[in-house]
Amino acid sequence: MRLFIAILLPEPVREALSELRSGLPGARWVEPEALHLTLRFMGEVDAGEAEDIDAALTAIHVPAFDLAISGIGSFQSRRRVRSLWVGLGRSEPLERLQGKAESAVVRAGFEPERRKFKPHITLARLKKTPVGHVGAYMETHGTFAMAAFAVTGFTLMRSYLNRDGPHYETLAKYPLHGP
Ligand code: 3AM
Repeated sequence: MRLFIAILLPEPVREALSELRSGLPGARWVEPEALHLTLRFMGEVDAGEAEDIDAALTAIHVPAFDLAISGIGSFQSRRRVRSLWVGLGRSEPLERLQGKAESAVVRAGFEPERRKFKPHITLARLKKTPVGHVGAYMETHGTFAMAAFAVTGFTLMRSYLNRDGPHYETLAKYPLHGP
């Protein structure tokens, strides 16, 4: 099974982000209920490895915290824009949680992630969208910001790669506790 660790978003945040789902031809928008912030992607694991990851994540204890969303950015490769995302304000508690999730995964026997953590919430995946359209979209929405929301937990997610895009299932929830 293909697993990753994520923060899911409260309903009002998903609703606010849904307003960004238009005005870009060729974009495949992430369904509002699937919007998430990935903390760590593990990829294919077997049932035993999934249990070890779950046990390590259960041992994480960090307080709940607030997270601010601001700005829109994109990931590019080979001179094309591949995805569009909303960014997060710099957050020490988020970095701490991500660091603990990373250590938990390593403790469960996985290789450390070498890429730097770049927190983002993917809004859309793009295929052959002309760069000018992306520029126009950024002009309109690039300064998007909204009130901070409370992060009260994180989740172990399973990803299914279907022909119409990825589908996600929540396998386990790990609540954070009062600050
Ligand atoms: O949060 P986003 O949508 O950016 O891109 C995949 C998605 O990230 C990412 O894991 C999240 C859940 O699928 N992902 C997929 N393959 C990956 C890989 N090989 C990957 N992240 C890192 N390495």
